[in-house]
Amino acid sequence: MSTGDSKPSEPKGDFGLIGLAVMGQNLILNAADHGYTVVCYNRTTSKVDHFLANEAKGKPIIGVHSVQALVENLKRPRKIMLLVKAGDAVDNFINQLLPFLEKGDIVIDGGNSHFPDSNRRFAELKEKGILFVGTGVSGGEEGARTGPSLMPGGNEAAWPEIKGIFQDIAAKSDGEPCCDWVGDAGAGHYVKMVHNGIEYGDMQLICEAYDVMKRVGKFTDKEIADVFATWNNGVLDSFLIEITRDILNFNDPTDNTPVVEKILDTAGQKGTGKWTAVNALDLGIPVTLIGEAVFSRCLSALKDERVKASTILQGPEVSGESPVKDKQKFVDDLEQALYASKIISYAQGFMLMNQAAKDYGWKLNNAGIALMWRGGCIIRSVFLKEITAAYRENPHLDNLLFHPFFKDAITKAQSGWRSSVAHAITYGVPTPAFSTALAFYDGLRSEKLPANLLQAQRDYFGAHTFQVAKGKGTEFLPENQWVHVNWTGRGGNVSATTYDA
Ligand code: 2AM
Repeated sequence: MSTGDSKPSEPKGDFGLIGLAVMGQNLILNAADHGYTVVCYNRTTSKVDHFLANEAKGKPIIGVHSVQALVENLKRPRKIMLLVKAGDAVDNFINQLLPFLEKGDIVIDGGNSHFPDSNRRFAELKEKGILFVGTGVSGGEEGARTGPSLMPGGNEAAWPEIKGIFQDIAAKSDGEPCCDWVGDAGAGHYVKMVHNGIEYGDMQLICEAYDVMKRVGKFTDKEIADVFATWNNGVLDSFLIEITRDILNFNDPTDNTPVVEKILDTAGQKGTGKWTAVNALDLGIPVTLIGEAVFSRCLSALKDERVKASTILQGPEVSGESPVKDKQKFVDDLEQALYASKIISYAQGFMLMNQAAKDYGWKLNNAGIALMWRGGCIIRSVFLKEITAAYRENPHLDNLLFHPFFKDAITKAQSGWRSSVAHAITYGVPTPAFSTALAFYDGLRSEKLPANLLQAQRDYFGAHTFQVAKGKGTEFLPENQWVHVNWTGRGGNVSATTYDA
């Protein structure tokens, strides 16, 4: 470590990083371990000094007290990552850096930025000849230190320059780096947003399984932990199942009872799940499971109202012994419900990303995205290996559910899935994510939905017109036209007006 505030004759820095919160510090240490010389800066410069004197000691890390010194210490093209609070801080730093940067230099935003901001920054910097990269970074503090999942997108000309360091510091899955080029403009932050949405869904599904085991099965926390431990050896093997097992086994030392049962049941959220759900509504893609996961957190937050409602509103309740006769079947069914719902959630996530690619003009790399999520990040799981394989086999797969592996998996899981949802409904335990996944599945496989009646209603009250189904045309209702029917017969005979399609 050294300070680099006076201009060096020959810059030594391979990589610059601004923002010395824990994520930033850990990413720097990770890069230094891989032999890169990192130059670091932070708004509160005392943090630079503290970092240099402690964690960074003896490592190839240069600390500076100005953005100018940061730039001067970097080899060209300069690669500077911002790991600061999303929003104005990112724009402020970009503006501070600009006077010192030269064409071809690379500015990377590794924060939790909303993708429209990254689209804007990409375009603004492109005009100035600066290459912008917006990258998702997932895996928390530990991931940053030992290998995060990295999802970079933006100006593709930057990729050959940053690929080495990005893939070196990223997590590895079966020897492959969990980092690849995602796509143009804000695509990296977009994919990170969907990752977080899927994380909301995965967590909600696990919570529903826990709730059903508790309220219908009357299992103890230890018994539930054992179920999760078993599941973690099968198709559900994942980081989130693993930590759930550990959480349920964790007791308060003062009375030796599970800590989890003492935690207030109101969920917080920072907004990335909501962004995904809002974007799904904007693009018209039914990402129902993430939507339910976000709404479930909202419902949990209405604690006072729920407490009141629990004394007023009636429903079935398992008050005494569990009605479950065959515990093994009950648990196996739930495992199938969780697995099938998870397949639906990922299928919905990829449907959304495919639509975004069309609408925003991005080329997204589906197999690469699944691989990036395979290790290092919160949703890492064995299951993502199958998704990577499916998209590698057919990059143009219309829908994940059409791939034989997932089609067969969901066919096999179906009876357990339906019986778990039926159990939950019968005994009054809410399973919004399991249920919406099943409703989506049944909707998707319905050649015919009741939208014919809906179109009639719209035409009845608003003259919105409708199209006649193929092969159903008559003289009154011609095909290939927009038709409005005078449903009430008011003002004369029954009649229909047609408009060219
Ligand atoms: P600080 O140490 O000076 O607060 C995470 O909060 C990181 O973002 C920290 O490095 C923090 O710097 C930085 N940060 C937060 N808000 C900022 C702002 N408005 N301008 C610059 N840096 C900011």
